Amino acid sequence: MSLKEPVNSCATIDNIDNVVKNIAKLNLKSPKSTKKPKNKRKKNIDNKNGSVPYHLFSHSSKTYLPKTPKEIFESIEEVGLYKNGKFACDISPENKSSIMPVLEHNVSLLAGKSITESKELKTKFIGSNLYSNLEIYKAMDDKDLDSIEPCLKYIESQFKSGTWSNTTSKLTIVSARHHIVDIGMSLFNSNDKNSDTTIICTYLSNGLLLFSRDSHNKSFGKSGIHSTNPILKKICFSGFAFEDLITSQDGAKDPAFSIIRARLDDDVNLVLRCEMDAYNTSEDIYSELKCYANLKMGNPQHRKKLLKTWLQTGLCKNSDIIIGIRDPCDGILNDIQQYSRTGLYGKFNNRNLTPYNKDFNYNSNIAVEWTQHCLRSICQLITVNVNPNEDEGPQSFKIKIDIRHNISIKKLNSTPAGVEIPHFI
Ligand SMILES: [Mn+2]
Repeated sequence: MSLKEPVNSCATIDNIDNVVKNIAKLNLKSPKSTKKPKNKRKKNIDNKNGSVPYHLFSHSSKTYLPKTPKEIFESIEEVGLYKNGKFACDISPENKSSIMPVLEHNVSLLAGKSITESKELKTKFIGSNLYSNLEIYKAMDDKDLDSIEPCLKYIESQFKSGTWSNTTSKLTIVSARHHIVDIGMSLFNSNDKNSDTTIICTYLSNGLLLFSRDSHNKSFGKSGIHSTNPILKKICFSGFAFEDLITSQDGAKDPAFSIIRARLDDDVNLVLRCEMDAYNTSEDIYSELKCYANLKMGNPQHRKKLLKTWLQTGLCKNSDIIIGIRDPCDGILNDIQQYSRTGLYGKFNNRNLTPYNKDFNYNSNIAVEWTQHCLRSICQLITVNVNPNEDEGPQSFKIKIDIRHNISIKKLNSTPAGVEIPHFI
């Protein structure tokens, strides 16, 4: 067993308080200081600028594969929809159909169908070329990709109607969903060369904690659709072609978001902006669309992709997964596969697969535990590093999850340009 993967060796961390206690213990320099743990504790974290070392992460075994893995949040609720600058709290099926890209009827019926039945439903799509016409697609620009305006519009509507409740002891993380996915996947990075995950967190005195991208991170903006590699670009844009093929949207094709409010625990809430690929009118659920070359579970990278998709769909309300399988050479769509989240989990976290001896075997439960650990640690580090004497203004921090999975915080002198600060609250 590698040093990076201890199994349940440290005491269970019940809550953030224990994490702090543990950090404090580590920093204690003399036995004397245990006499006044409260004051010293705070001081010690401040002195060190604060970090949560990896060994404080307690997790289940990587070979533990229950029928259904853990949920990320205690509760999750869809609170609105957003498209083109407009927020709507109406989440009725009718409104979803008018705002979201809608799944083609035949594809919306795939769940639970036999091989013969589903073959018939897929016929009209199979054989389409996903590599033709790629020049019509454009990636979302960086600003839109990261914008928390949809979340802020929701909070503003709550605030104006007097229903926004946020006690001072609680933090509410406000973020685009992809940051939470990146944080959760930061544990499974043994094959990445540039594997520091960084994020800018801006604290507001009303308890909102705004997450935004760190434009100084070296890996920023180079992956996927922003890649300069033409083959990689082709592969990424074929995902858009697949979306176009099996969905239709009223009016202009613009990104549409589901806004969710989730509760991690007593101390941490979240308001997340989740971009939705498709709404399934037959099932009244969302579908996350992916387009891959033929998936082989013997390939660890493929398991990792599915873990990421599984994690991503756990951060929004009721979503299944539809995967377009394309020929990597000519971009021909060969198959369309539908999975529930549990069904997908069973594909890559399966006892019949040879365990992968790195990256925690891409274990879903550990991914959930890690995501929770990171979010709690981040909030705790923010709480102890915020200067309560600073007047109402925003305070920004850089959080780093390093290659060894330690989480550290650094206070920034000013809030980076581009961080959207709400003015209504
Ligand atoms: Mn997608």
